Amino acid sequence: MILDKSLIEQHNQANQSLHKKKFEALSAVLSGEGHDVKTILEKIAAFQIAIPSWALGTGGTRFGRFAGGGEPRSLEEKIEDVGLLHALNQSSNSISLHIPWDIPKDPKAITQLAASFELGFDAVNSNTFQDQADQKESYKFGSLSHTDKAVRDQAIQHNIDVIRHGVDLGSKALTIWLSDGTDFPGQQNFRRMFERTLDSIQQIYAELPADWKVLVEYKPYEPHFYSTVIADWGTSLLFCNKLGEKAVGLVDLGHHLPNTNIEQIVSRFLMEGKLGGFHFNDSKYGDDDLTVGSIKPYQLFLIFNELVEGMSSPEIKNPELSWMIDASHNIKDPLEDLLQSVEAIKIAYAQALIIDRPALEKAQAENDATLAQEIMQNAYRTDVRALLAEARQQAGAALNPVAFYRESKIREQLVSQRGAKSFATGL
Ligand code: LRH
Ligand code: MN
Repeated sequence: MILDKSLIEQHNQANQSLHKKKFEALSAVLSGEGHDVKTILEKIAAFQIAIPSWALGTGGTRFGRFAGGGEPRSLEEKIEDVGLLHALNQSSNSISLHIPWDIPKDPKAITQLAASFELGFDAVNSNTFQDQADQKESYKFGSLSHTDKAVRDQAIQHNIDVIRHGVDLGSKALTIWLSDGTDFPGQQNFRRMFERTLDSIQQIYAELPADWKVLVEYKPYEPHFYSTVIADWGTSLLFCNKLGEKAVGLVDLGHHLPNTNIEQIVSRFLMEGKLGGFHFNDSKYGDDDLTVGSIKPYQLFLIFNELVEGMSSPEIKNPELSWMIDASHNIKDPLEDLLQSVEAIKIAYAQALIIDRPALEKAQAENDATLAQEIMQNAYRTDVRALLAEARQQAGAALNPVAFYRESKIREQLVSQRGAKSFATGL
């Protein structure tokens, strides 16, 4: 669906006076606190988040899936939907593909279509957690860690094929999330599983183009419920250090046991120069893949505090990061959910940018925990949404993307074009 840009101008006109009041009031406060609002706006505008190709339809659980209608039926329609998101927020300028859910049959045409929406391709994701219809070897008992070399070789070849697809699209990174693990004590030898997996990923690593990264994603459990080969950040870092400088860790916010201090994990990866990127989402219990910032917005702010502090520190030598969402929409409209997630990520980033860092470092040096919290929460309790809206408006996007999406009845238009039962590949 091609969006008529003049509709966005009309929307912004209609919302101008209230926005102007909010933005001017916030700018006055921030300038009063010594912040350079122009620079902050530039940083906010430059911050782009990749949209997962597998999260443009309705997600589900083993207990059910309730399709919302108007879902993209092909990679081309998925690119159109991401193009729509980017037109509304000028903050989602790339797609992260999952293979084989979204194989680019004609890469040239796909890159041209994406470029027509000002979109590129972030990391490509392999999939050795499902058996495809035409597959010779089963991944029931694992893939890159499997005891049978034939299964490992098949999984290695799949990852190499995924790299090839990525190269055709201009992607610069392969994400490996390995579901391999066990469900019962004694089922496998932990050390042997690790060694087989390392040997397999080393063979994949050898096929990476010079300017590529491999993002090693960890997850404590699901689909296996006793052990997972790459279960935690320490294991991901171990693999990255053994593989080489192209290997970096991928932090999926939902892949941590309850009450894990994720912001400290981010600080550790940054310190080692091994932070590769994020799969942003939110969760209450497990890998719930909920809207970013919908459950634990303060944790997201604390993570961005580590990122802003780390990335502005001369001590830290960390490669460019992949900022990606990984979500599943069981009840919300997928596009509204993604618009809210991008907004929540940029709110956390903007709040981290307005932390009074010299004062915080002084409070930390003097062990003044009370003052440190005052400084942190002054930033966190600052409503920065007018900054994001202004950055969007200056970039030609909508002041309020979700409101625009609804008042323009975009889902209704998609349903009339694609039908109420159209089905999107993915989770
Ligand atoms: C695993 C995961 C991984 C993807 C999948 C869609 O839970 O986070 O990043 O491959 O979701
Ligand atoms: Mn993920």
